[in-house]
Amino acid sequence: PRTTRLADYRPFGWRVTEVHLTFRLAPGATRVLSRIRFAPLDHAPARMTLDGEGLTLISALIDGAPVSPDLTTDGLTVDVPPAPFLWEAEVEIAPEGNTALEGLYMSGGIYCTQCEAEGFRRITYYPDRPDVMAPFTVRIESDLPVLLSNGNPTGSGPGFAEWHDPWPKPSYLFALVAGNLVATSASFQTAEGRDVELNVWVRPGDEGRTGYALDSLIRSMRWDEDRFGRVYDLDVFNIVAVDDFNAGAMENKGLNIFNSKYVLASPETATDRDFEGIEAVVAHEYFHNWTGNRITCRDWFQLCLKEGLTVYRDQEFTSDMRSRAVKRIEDALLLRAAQFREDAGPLAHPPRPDTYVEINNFYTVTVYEKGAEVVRMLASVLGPETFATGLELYFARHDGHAATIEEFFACFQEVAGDTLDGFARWWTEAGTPRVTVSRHWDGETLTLSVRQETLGGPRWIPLAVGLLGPDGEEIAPTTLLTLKDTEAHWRYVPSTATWETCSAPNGQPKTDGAPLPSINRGFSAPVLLEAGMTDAERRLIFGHDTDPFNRWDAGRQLIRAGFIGLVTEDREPDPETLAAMGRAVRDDALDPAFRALVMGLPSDDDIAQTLAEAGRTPDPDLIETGRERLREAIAALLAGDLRRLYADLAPVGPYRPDADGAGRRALRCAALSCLSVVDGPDAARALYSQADNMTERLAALSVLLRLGAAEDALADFHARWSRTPDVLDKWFALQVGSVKGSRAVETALRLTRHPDFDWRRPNRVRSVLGTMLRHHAGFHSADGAGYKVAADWIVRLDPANPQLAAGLTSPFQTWRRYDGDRQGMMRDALERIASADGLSRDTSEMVGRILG
Ligand code: B3K
Ligand code: ZN
Repeated sequence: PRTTRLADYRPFGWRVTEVHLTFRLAPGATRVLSRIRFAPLDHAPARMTLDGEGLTLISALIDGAPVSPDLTTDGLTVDVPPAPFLWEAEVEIAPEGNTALEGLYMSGGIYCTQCEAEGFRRITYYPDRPDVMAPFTVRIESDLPVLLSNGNPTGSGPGFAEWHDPWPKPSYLFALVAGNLVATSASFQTAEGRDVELNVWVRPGDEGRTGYALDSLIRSMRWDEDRFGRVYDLDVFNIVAVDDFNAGAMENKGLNIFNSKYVLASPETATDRDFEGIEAVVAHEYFHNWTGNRITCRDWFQLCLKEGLTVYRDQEFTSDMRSRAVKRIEDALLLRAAQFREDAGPLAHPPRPDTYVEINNFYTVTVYEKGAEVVRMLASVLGPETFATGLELYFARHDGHAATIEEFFACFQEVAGDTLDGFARWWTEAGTPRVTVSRHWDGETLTLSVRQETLGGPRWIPLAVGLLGPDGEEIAPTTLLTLKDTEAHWRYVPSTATWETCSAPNGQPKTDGAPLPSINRGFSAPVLLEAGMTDAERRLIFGHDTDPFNRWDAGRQLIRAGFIGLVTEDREPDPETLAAMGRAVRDDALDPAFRALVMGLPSDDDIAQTLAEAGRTPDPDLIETGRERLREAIAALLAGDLRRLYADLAPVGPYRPDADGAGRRALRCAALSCLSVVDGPDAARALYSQADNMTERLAALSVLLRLGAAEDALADFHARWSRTPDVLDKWFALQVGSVKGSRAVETALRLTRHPDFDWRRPNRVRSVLGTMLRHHAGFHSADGAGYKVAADWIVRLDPANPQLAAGLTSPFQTWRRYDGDRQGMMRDALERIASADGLSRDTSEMVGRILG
């Protein structure tokens, strides 16, 4: 397979000034008629190449005269005149047989599309690249009741509908939906006075579960006006939910298509986490209307230009809607768990990569979440006003264009009037910087010496720093110290409450009365920090810091150290650590959501990664047992507090999916789960049958599964929800996720034979196999069964749905962490996948990179 390189970028030779598409829909044989006007640019060659895959060409005309293009496996080439011309083509495609879910396909009788990144070429011949932008006019011919495309509706009648999208867009934002759907609607008046019709379209029967998505959309639209001055620009905004979707959702202009898991919600069917996810994904896709659609990417290497910026925007939205502190901790958890791991292994790449084989393999945590961190750091080094001015300039200058990271960054350099060069490496270099901070106290002055170890030269690293006194009181407020070179020294000047740069400190350091720095507050830089803290210092920060992130993080470090001690030395966790945890969990002055996060233990994978970084070989079974013992120790110590919490946090009114209610439930469920270790299944049984919401019901079921007491509840759950696919997915996932060790593999295997398992549905496959792959002790069970089941299914799924199969390979990325036996079995599994006949570009690139 061919490698695509950023360095080889060349603009297309023509402008596309107009696109007219007519769809004659039929499941097995859909006709697509295109009329496209091309205008040559100065460098246009005499032959034009168009992308096309899996198309049957029926006819092709240039300026009305039949032509015979040369067909290739990935498109066609044709002689064209040196002046503007009209290209007309008719092709046939078969949406019914499209199991890859890319291009035009069918989901439960609904026609829908997914064109990002390169799916439009499966619909018709076209320059399928994001830097070719054009207005689209679409006519859909079908007897189905609802026919949708991008832009505004311009006409409809029996058997047809027409749409016009006036905003020039790249082909990846094209969308079409046709089916028997019902809408929940609202009207929104923009800040510019435009009335916009909002619709959330779902299958009949699901319309009672659309309210939260619609409300999230309205709040997103208002928020983007208020916070970023971004106003919506069409008369309608449609969201459609489909059950079969490779990704979470897609930001097609004016017609977002969603995985139904990110639309459908009611208290009985969705958990608090689902509600938060729906709010965030609806916002994310809506925010793309400006960051992605009005301004798009010049080429796919620039993917993080739209994704990093849009994730940053949706994170800010969630922070404003819910708790900023809790959101920051959740984002840091994800970044450290998934992105740091990616950056530390064979799949490492910069947020802006410079080569790829299959671009769909680069919709990664590095492009998305690290991309967002880079934007966040840019905002913090520039300060809110300069950042806002730079972003305004970006919107004004690049509206209607396909931009690059350099063009984005130039807007901020310009308004800052300064060179920020060392900052840009965050986009172009892979790897997580390691930052070491050492302290020097001479009895009067505290000096911090900060060093970075970074691939590809020093980057700007913004560290938010505060100081605590001996009793934990804040003696210096948060200040941003930005490390721009390999090393720098700062000293704190109490009289002015400022930090100044200085030379390396000398003299004998003292310890008495030294203030304690709280470094990287709010996770201001996504780095691995080594600050040389003692456990007593961590406890001081955990108990007192004004910065909630560092409070939580100090607690996390303490508990991780306890976990590691159990696993490697069979050492009982430090009672002082558990006592400190208990104080935080009891502290009613703290947000319950925060206390629930404090109770969360590091994942098995986190412990494995920590051990690997320390040069040790992780043993998945010992890690799993260590977790059990840690949980027992916590339960034994805190049982009384947890029983009180469980009772005190009982619901007071009807379920509401807001942050407060979610936080109370999170803490209550964490208490239940921990308590069950000493109290057994009774409370969980009672909660399962009494709960009026899915959050508590699922938490109870998970406890019952862990205790091996779930038989009745499982049957009851299945009976209630067997006809609701998004809820049944939870039933599948929970069974695999809540059992120990190799039983996770056995359970997954058994569930793949369940009559309700359907390997054509990505959500179902991810519920069963995705959960097994993320089950650390299960996937890595010593007999290799996890690797074998994974490889069998990846090979089986790949011909039908390459994106789904390729996505399932990623848990193998850590294979070099483990012992020789496991490494050998993982290598065998990967090599078996690699040698499968006709393996897709997607999966073969992933396996090749993982094997290295
Ligand atoms: N842009 C889409 C992702 C498309 C996935 C392509 N394999 C969703 C999003 O980030 O908003
Ligand atoms: Zn996105």
